[in-house]
Amino acid sequence: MAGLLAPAAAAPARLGVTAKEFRFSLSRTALKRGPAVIELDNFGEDVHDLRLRRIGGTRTYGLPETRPGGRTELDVTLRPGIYRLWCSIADHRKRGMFASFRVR
Ligand SMILES: [Cu+2]
Repeated sequence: MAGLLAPAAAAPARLGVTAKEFRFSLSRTALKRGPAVIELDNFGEDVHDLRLRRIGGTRTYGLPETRPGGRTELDVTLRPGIYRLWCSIADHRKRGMFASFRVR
């Protein structure tokens, strides 16, 4: 494309996840396949983390324990399908800290 700047690589999709006791809120429920940044913001009063796995997948991704008011991020490459996410701390998952999103 003479005369034009080369297009920058597409910015990764971002998925914002906020944690409170005891639920997650997602900034969106569908993403495109490819590189993405998962961002966990802990707006609660307890420590939370995030586990992430595609249904049928073999790998579980993890964001570390995140303190109240803290933020952590994870770079991932998303494949088409449905991903489940949950908090792995204590019984938080049973108490409602789980969610899912779709990758197209
Ligand atoms: Cu939790």
